Amino acid sequence: MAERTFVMVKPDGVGRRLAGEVIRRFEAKGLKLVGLKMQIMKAELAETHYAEHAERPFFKDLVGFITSGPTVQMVWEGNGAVDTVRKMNGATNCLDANVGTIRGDLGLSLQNNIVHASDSIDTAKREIALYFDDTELLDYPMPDDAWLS
Ligand code: 3AN
Repeated sequence: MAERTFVMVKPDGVGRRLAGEVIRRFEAKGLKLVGLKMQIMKAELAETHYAEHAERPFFKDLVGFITSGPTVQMVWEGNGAVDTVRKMNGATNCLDANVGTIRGDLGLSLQNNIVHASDSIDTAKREIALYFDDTELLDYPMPDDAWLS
């Protein structure tokens, strides 16, 4: 199976009506959308998602922010999907992110940085399983598959 990564549009991204723009960029790149849902996250799920940051001073704010409004969860598939999406998102702090990236083009904040994506293939597996059942992930051909491999 092709590489998959987990992507989430954060409450600021949804609130600023940028969910479509985020999806548009990954579609235009040639990645394939294989799972999609939205939810207002509960604190328990947010704490599990960000468990690696539990000891950081910004943890409480981070959980407060990510549970503050609707979020969109997605799984994207394609060649090198994990690294490709991280590059397209840009540096964590929007002020450091290169122009041409989602954060570099669309944001000005460190915490409110529009989008989350898995940072490795192992993280992607963990995060995908946190939000999606296998039955919610579609396995289907795209007419342009041959041009994108
Ligand atoms: P990334 O999302 O680029 O992988 P991480 O995993 O280092 O970044 O951080 C997770 C999230 O925590 C970031 N997306 C950002 O919203 C927030 N964050 C990271 N560092 C800080 C910080 N120093 N102060 C406030 N929020 C932060």
